[in-house]
Amino acid sequence: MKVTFRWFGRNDDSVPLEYIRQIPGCEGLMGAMGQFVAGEVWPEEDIKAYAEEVHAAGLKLEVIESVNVHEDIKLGLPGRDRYIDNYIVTLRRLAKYGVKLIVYNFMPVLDWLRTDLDHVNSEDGSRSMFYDDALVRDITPDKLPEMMLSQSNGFSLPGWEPERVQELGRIMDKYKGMTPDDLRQNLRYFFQKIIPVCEELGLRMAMHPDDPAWPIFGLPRIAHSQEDFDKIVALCDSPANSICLCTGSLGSVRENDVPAMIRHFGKMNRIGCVHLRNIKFMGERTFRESSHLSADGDLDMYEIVRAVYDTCPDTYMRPDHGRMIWGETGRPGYGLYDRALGIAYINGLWEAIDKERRRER
Ligand SMILES: [Mn+2]
Repeated sequence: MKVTFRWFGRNDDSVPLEYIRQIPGCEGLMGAMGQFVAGEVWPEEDIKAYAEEVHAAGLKLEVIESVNVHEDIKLGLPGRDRYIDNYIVTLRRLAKYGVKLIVYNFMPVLDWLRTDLDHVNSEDGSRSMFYDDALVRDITPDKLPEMMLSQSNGFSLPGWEPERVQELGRIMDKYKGMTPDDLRQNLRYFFQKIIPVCEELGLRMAMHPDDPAWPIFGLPRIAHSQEDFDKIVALCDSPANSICLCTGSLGSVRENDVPAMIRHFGKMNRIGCVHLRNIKFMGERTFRESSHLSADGDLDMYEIVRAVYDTCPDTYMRPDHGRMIWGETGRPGYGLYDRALGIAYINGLWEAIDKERRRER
């Protein structure tokens, strides 16, 4: 397991690279460059500068997240070919600087969603991101940007860039009547164009699941269950078509057996990376993000790490969202302390499993 950490760049992250380097066992980043609009070609000089900065800090940059897919591609509109061509140019540039894995999602319009980014946990005063489906059912989508961005502490929120958010209503209208199968066909088209390029470049694509793991506001969503990902894997038979197995996203419905899903797709060599975090159910379709410790949430981190160890031990891992603790402020979910604690905990599970397994051999 290659331990990594998400970092949004010097001007948009509260955590210095030097601190990330000091987290035990952390060898690289799942980098994010949020300044680009979906469909835009990422300028080579920006990629180069980011990569050089990361390398100078003694960290690897083999994974980049959030190379966002333009809505025209998801909608299957005539404009998609131009945006796919742009996407390919960005992939080539990233590969040139040593990137091996791209994390992306295919969620229509709305990316991840929470109703409270700064929920105070009554038992210890820590702060978590919180989702209450009843609140989402009560509001209209045009209220979402205000709800999310008013709580962002001045940082950008991945997937909630102002350019996207401005056009929310207009884009949502275009999805009216689209079925999950239609959306999958548009994904197949995207794969047909980009996966051969990925194979040539030695790159893998890793799709992030829907978060939360069910459709919202009537939009089609195709990536929130084992059955869904079986279909996605079958759309294009290549290891370059892989999954970013996010435990907190998939785990937001109890029906998803996350360790079993890791074993299923790990054995197929279709897990490109894992996002590890824990969540605690607070009611029906209501949850908060907890610390990584199994006892603090409803996911069994021991079983999850064991599944990774057994079926995809060389995968990339990063702690996903963490709580805000010890008075830290920053981008919701992306402080230093709780995510670093998450890594320390995962490292401990890993060492225990590894030594146990070696003794058994
Ligand atoms: Mn995730």
